[in-house]
Amino acid sequence: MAPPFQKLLIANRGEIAVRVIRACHEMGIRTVAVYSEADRDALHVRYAHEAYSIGPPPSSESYLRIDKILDVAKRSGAEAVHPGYGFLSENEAFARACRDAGVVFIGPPPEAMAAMGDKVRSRELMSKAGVAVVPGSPPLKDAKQAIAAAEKIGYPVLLKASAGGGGKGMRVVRGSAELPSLLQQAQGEARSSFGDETVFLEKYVERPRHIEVQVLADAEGRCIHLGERECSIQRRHQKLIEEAPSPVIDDATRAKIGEMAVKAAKACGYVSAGTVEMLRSASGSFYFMEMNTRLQVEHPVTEMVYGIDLVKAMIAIAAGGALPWTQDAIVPRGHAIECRIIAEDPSRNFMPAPGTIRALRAPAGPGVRYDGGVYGGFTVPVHYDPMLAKLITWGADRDEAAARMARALDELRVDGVKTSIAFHRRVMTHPAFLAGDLHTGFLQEHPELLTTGSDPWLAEVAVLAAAVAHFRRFEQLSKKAPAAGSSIRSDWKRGSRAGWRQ
Ligand code: MV4
Repeated sequence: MAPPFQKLLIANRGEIAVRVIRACHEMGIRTVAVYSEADRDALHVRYAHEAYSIGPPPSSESYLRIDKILDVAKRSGAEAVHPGYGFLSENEAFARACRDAGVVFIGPPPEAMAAMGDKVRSRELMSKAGVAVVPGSPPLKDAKQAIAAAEKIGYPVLLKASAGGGGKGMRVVRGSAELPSLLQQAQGEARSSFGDETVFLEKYVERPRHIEVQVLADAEGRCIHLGERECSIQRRHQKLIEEAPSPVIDDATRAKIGEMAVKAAKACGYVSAGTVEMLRSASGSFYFMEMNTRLQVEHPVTEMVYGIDLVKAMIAIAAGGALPWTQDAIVPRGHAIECRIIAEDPSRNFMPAPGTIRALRAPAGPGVRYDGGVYGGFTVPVHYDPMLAKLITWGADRDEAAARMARALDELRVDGVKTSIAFHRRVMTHPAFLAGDLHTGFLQEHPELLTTGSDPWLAEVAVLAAAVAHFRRFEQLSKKAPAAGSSIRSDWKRGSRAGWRQ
């Protein structure tokens, strides 16, 4: 089949730029990369057919510059732009500027982005469309009105910013006495973070799961869902591990929340790949939270379970292609888990810890997918998100996917920067994780997972240190090497197998 575009520009960097480039090359589309001065040697620049410098390292002067990116589209002759995630991916002005410049924006129409960008507006739209939303209030004018609204909803309630996201401006309120001061705090935070102090109330859902439904919609009004992802394992609103399907969702529930998501997408005129984020209460009720109008970091777990390339689907839809699948052709198979490999320092409160990667070994083998944006020798810039790669494993069932992840994490070596690898390795054998007993407070409830106490790699080092000490003493006592096949030798073999240079 002829490619839908001759040439496509990727307005992003890192692993997601590489991911989009891979889809393009499989489709026979030529690729144009853009890069900041900090990314001259980045992987996405090496993989693309062409690459253009767009300015200094700060993203406000490079990856967020609509004018520079559209200038490159013009100079290179790219017919379409894929924004990846982050940066300009949910920027309505960028989608409009692409439209005005005659460049195809690979994503939803700006009108759909606008409808979902504002919380109060999207809540209203969803509830009119018959999609369940958490009981809540209109925008709050003052403390008196807030107290009356909270009384009606019932405590505990949650203050949220209408322009919000990522938990900014959120405050849990357990009684009317604390509402006035928390309202002030929430408004102040909303104003400083989003330049809009509009806040509203919702019933506070305790110990919820974060479950999101992937949808695909074409320009002719067809829309399907590709089941759910469970993203409950997060720290400070940053997702760390995602999986598909959710361990608590059966086929009937999947059909129900899938229909909710399709309804949500249709109500805002959605086109392209999108995600409807829901909260599942401990008692099993689902509520619409927000719609992410972009390709998400965790899209690979859905791809693994449904056997569909979402990036290729986005590109085909943007070129005016009709969805080639009906809902009944969308069948999940097995289970997939994703771990975000982040350059961060557990001993410094998980601060980003960029630096130069001295050596990198990616895992492979059955059921393993490695989506990376770096290589050995690359210096991870301090200016951007410190995620280095995503490791995704597939298994016939959840246990196999988790065992494969543990094995793949053991194979993965990143030398030179501190990473989240050891954390992920601990989670993969943790009883609560293996039981599927997840909720958004999972890591607060299991703080031992965040500390290095049971690092299996440190355990290997301890074995080696003991072996060295024993071997030295043994040599001094006997003045000769140990016999072949002794336990000392086998410890060395074990150490060697687990070690670096092979
Ligand atoms: C909630 C909630 C409980 N009740 N809304 C946080 C960010 C935003 N996307 C939605 N968030 C929440 N909204 C009600 N009515 C709990 C959270 C929440 C959360 C949601 C998803 C993933 C992680 C979270 C961590 C803390 C709080």
